[in-house]
Amino acid sequence: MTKHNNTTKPGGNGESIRTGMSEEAIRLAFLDNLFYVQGRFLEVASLDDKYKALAYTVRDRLLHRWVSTIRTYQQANPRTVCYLSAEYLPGPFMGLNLLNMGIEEPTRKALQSLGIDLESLIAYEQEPGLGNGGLGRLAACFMDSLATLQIPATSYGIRYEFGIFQQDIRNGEQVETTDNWLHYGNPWEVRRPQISYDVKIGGHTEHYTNEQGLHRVRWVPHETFRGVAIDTPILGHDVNTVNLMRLWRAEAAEALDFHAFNEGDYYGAVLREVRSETISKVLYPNDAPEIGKRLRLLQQHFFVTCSLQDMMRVHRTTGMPIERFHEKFTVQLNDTHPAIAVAELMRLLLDNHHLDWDTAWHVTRHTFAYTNHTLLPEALEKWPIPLFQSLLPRHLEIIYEINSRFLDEVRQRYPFDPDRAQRLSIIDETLPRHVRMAHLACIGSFAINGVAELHSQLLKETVLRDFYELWPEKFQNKTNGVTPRRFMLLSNPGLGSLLNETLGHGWETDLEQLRGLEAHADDPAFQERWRQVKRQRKEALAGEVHKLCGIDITPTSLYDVQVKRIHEYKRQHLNLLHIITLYNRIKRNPALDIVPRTFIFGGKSAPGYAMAKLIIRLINAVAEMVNRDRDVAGRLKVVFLPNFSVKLGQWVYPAADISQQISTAGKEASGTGNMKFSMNGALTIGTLDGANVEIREDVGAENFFLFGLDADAVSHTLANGYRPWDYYNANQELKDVIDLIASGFFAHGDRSLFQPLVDHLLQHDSYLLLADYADYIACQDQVSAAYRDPQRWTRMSILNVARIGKFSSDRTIAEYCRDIWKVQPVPVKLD
Ligand code: GLS
Repeated sequence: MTKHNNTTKPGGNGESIRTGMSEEAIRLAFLDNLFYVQGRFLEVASLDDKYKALAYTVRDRLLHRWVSTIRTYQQANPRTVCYLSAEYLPGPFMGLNLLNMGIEEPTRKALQSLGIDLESLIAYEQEPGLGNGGLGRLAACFMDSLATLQIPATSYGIRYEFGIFQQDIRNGEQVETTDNWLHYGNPWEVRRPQISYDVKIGGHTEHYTNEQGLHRVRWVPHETFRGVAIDTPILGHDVNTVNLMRLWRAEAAEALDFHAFNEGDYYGAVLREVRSETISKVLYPNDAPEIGKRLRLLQQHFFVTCSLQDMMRVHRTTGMPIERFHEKFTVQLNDTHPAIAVAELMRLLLDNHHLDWDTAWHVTRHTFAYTNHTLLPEALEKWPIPLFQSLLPRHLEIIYEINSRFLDEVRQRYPFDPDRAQRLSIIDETLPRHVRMAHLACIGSFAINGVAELHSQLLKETVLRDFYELWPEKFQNKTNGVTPRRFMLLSNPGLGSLLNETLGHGWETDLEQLRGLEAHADDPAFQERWRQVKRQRKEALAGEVHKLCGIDITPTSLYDVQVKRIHEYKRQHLNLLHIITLYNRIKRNPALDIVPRTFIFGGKSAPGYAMAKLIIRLINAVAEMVNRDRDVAGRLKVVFLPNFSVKLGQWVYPAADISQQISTAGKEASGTGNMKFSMNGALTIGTLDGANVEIREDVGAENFFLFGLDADAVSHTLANGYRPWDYYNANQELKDVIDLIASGFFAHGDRSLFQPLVDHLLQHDSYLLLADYADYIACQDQVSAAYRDPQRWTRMSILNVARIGKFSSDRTIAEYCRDIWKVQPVPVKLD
């Protein structure tokens, strides 16, 4: 696709239509792109044509900044952060790029003059769903902050052809369909066919002695693929820095297998190509044990080796010796998904660069840092040895060697404690033997961090305790944060304007400035404007809910929201127990004076997670009964928003009154939705879990609805023979709720449908819903009471925003830069 080269506005002020920022330059650029890229003119252009013409207009301006950034980095040769993550959830790009570049207004006007509504183009964009949830979204917030803080950084990952599945709700059930996000093309990406690397798999290794008498290893793979770079520019806010998200797409090593082709096996040759591409075909949903293990390990190796080879290519251009690789690059492992990088870097240094073991190990251990994102045992990755051996024979050899040297050290340190070596070993020796990726990550990294204070503490006390005792100096905490650009400015423009007017500009990149709001918390006029902003977002969400679900909700009701992945530990079903409790109260006394509430749920369940899917069914079943019940008379509404995404989140967070963060204490590593809600003035009802603890500390206990057992009490309760029955028998409201579910009331009389859920609650209740029920209900009653007092509520809401500054991802990234990566900003001037 060639674009014509007329880059100067004809007869204008010399502003290039490729780079100009004025309304006129943007208007001309848009028409130019519509004509020369899309081959359309205004009268016949589809929405897709117009969207793309605008995207290319914005992209041209991004590329301008990108080139300046590359030039700057080439000259300065700065230390660079490489973020390795199997998942990214960046959300739609258009709105954010316009905002970060500061050309929203001229663009809106330019389009208006052509009779086009900017919002409709922004709404049209399909987002890349290249992640499961919080972990992938955190990576995207980090990219935003890295660019905004002007830190040289590249984010590496996989360009899945199909991202996280699309969720439909049919007859109350989750139905998965494929996410064909690339179907209409992706205007934000730039393919780099010349940047590609070999990816070997399978086969065997050969050990030999070279002419100089040195020991060498050759890996003779069974197959070789290629990974090709596909780049997306990531612009910072109000700066010229454009960093790179470089995602790898798998291809056959040669477009067609010529050998097979020459033999006349044309179809065999094509099939080989197709098979190679399957590596980057689809993102695996998490919480689904066992499925696609082989392909997932392949994906991890695939993107890790391409990324490390890419860093080595860049490193060569600096002229620095390979022994100083770790001075040029600092590589963050986003969970254990890229942990194979420890063995892969060793392999590249030993087998390709012929470093001796100790030097290679020194470089490796000074390159990587590891972030742990979960304490859940099922999420700690382990690979069966035979699988590992068959795919990555050379890596397994290297891992054995790393392990044997490491265990020697351990035995020396703890000569009378043989169990400890077993516990610390990379290899889990209980049959069938496994490779523990978290152990490989800990041993190969110079820093290890959790994602909230409580989580980092629990890591040291539980899953990584032996490592902590061995290397306490490696352990850190980096409490998560989220970007205020997307989650405040872009999704809540009314709030943005009010903040600008009250505090002036600057808070968007220095969120602590929100403290200035405290002075206005009791000002009745300010309070009134605050409520108007919220009211306007609630109306907007009501419109979306109507469009998506056909349900009418009332903006004057309390919006009580829980959006996140569906998981037992997140306890969406505890929320349901409350809804049914309120329902029963109304049924017992239809004249009851009750605060009208709209309960909004959203989130996907892993396709193979039966209990989570049953929870979705129950939410929809309760919605069906409650929403149409005449006694309820609209005072309770329940909505399940299908296919929750970043885009949908941008409607939801600003509209919420109450944010539900009700996980069993000790289970949610951090949570980030909790921060997005609070930034938009929602009040939290939550347990002392993850980052809730710190949010509560900062916003003030009196502005946070706390309930439930803390992490210590949870472990004690479980250790001392927890008996959910006792709670059931002791609490009449609870008993009524459970009995109603069990009776088949929400399943048209079918008592079996929700039986597994009821049985689990009564017999095991591993997530302690029944233990927390009474306190939760009492706390929800306090929420209602507070909502009846608008002055008090608004004050609490304002103070939440005023004191949420710490939870900007800018703060998190600044801490990573200072404490782990040791990198400095490198400002970029526009060429
Ligand atoms: C997660 C945790 O479950 C979240 O609590 C956390 O906020 C997020 C980012 O650190 O990481 N871990 C995970 O595997 N998925 C997540 O969302």
